[in-house]
Amino acid sequence: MTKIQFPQDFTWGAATASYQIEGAYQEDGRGLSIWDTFSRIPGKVINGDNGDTACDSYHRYPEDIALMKELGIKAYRFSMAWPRIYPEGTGAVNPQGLEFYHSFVDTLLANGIEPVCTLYHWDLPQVLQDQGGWSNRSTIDAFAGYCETVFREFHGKIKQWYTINEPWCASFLSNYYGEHAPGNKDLQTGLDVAHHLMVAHGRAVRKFRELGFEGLIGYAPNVTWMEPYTTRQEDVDACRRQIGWFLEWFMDPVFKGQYPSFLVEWFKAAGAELHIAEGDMELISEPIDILGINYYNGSVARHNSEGGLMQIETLDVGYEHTDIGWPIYPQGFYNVLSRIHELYGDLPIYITENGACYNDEPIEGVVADQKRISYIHKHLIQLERCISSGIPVKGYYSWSLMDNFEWAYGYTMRFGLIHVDYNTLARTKKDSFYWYQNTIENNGVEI
Ligand code: JSK
Repeated sequence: MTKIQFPQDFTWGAATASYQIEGAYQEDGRGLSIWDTFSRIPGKVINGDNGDTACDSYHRYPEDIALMKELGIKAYRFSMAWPRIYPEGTGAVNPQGLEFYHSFVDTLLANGIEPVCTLYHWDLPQVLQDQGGWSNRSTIDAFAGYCETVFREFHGKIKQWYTINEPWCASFLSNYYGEHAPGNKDLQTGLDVAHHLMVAHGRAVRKFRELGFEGLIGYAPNVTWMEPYTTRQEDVDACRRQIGWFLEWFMDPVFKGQYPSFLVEWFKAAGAELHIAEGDMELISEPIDILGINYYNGSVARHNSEGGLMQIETLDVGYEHTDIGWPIYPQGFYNVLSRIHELYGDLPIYITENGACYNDEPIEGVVADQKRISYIHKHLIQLERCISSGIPVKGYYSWSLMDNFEWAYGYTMRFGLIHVDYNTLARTKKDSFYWYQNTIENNGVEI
């Protein structure tokens, strides 16, 4: 068998997020988040699931970190819950919140695992949402204050930061489609939230630079790839729009200091305007050190004037699908990373999320999730192709370390290398855990 090796200093990791795993939603002074509210609105989350308990990682993190150590990951990407640090979003800091994350981070470090922190992974304090949330520019100031507190508190322990996770989901999925919290369904709101999230990103980067602490900072947009079904210009243009909605819309401002004009015009035609204040674009384009990229799927697609905002429809051309219904398209991983490198140059890239949903259950203590192994294997092969072609991919974080609350899907969709029994909270290492462990040990895969 041929083996493909990754670079010697390649970072193998795994990722989770606070609302999805912690639970303890009212413990030790935590304030409510928009997801505590949204998940209680009937019909928003399958089975009425919520993050009240989740994986109870707030209490079980020593066990989880022992599993990370056994897995052999070098780094663990987690997120801090803003409402644990600032229960009201601003104002009084919650010392118990700081204490929890100190204990957690110290335990990671004691086990030789680098803590990699996402500052915003969607759990906005509800008090801020009551004042308009990300639609209100004052939330940008609140975010900057939260980030400064966390930078001052954890510098020296945490040396890799991501400001905003998946700004497309936190803006358009949440405020245009209304499928995530807070559930608005208005394009102008989605556009304003997207812009404010990016300004907030810039404020956090600038504050990090001003403080002068050691470490690297970036953000983690999610991307997709759409292959035109035909060479017809309308199909090519539709795919460019859909890719650009995730990619250029959230990267051109950071790397070029401006929004992509072809989409500005498209949104204008749809009745939505950009509201940019003096200095916003300079803030957003504060240079970053690292770029996180989340990739799950892509598709073949074609123009359809009835196909929603981007006038596009994806086609089923026979690709396999995961249990959440997403097509499996490893080539799209290579294509989108190549496009990012072509457009934005040699900034170090970390794959901050990639993984597959398969809902295998334990049978006599074994979770035979061969399809997840196959998904990760195929995507790592494409990732190594990227590295060999000169794209500076420096690490890979498997989404997810463990099964967890998958937002509107509740607990019905499982992405973990570790199975979680939500009745007993027992953890069971899946076959993919052992496969990934072996991949890390060998720093490569067989093909
Ligand atoms: C998984 C992307 C962060 C971590 C994981 C969901 C996602 C998504 C989910 C796009 C999307 C829906 C696109 C099409 C549908 C609107 C999480 N990542 N994850 N990553 N990306 N409906 N149309 N009518 O749980 O927390 O929708 O639009």
